Amino acid sequence: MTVPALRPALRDVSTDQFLADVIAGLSDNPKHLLPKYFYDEAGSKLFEEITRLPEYYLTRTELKILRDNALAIAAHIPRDSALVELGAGSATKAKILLEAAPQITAYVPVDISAEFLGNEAAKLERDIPRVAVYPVATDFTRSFELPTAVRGRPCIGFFPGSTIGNFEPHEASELLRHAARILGREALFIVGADLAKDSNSLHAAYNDAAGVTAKFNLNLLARINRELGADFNLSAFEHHACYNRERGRIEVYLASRKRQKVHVASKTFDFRAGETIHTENSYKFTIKSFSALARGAGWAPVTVYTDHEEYFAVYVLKQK
Ligand code: AVI
Repeated sequence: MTVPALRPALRDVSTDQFLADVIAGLSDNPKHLLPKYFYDEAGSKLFEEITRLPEYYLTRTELKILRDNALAIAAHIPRDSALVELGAGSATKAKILLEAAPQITAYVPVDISAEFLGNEAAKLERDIPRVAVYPVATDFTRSFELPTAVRGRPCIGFFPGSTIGNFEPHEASELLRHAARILGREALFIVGADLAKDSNSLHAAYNDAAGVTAKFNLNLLARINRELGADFNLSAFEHHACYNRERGRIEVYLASRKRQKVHVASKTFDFRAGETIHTENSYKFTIKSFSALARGAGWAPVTVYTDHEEYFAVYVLKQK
């Protein structure tokens, strides 16, 4: 699998790989960096802050959809199921499902950070003692084995947060196929994905008034300075995010405020005034386009739940 892993914190990525990816991205024309590198400790904290911003409707809307429809979603879930969460965030969203569906008896959070998983698993076992927690510390975009304790049981994949939108369409499709293989033939997959909407709301969500998204974006350069000994001058770059309606995605960039040189390891990179580094895409789907993506990857949409403004959607998919 070649798709990049995304949030949450990717603290364990090797420095050599990080350096190689940064050099390759900055040597390209136009320049780009991989969004998976946003999520060091500082970046993960900034992302948590983003999820609480008034303009960033995604997290609170998805939480409301899950809370409002938890029992309806639970009705699809068979007895003695295991909930397998990809990129297991803070487990807040999973808890809504676990509380609404007592027939789920195991929770498998899959995350790259073992330390993070350990803390979350202990908390969840305290809060919902009837659910056995089997954390898997791995990059979920790569092939991995389900813990033996849940093999053969019905598996419910869970991939909230519209993280699927941070993958290129062919990567998203590959990820859905990959999930189908891991979860098994009888599986369901519950996926949260942001909906296409008016560009003003989208623009505001990625250009918040408090400047947290700008800080989150600039932290990528700060991380390169910290971990790779580079000399990016953060005040010489600025955050840009715009909605590309044709491609159905928010595009996020860092733009150089002036002509300048930046050193990373033994390499020197020249920037023209206004030259950009493309740091992230965040795809927005219509129900039709997401359903087509899912179908193409072997999943049949069973139901879709949205909020009254149709800002966000939670899909229940079943293997075809
Ligand atoms: C993690 N992901 C779904 C976020 C998004 O909305 O695409 C990342 C993000 N980038 C800027 N703000 C939030």
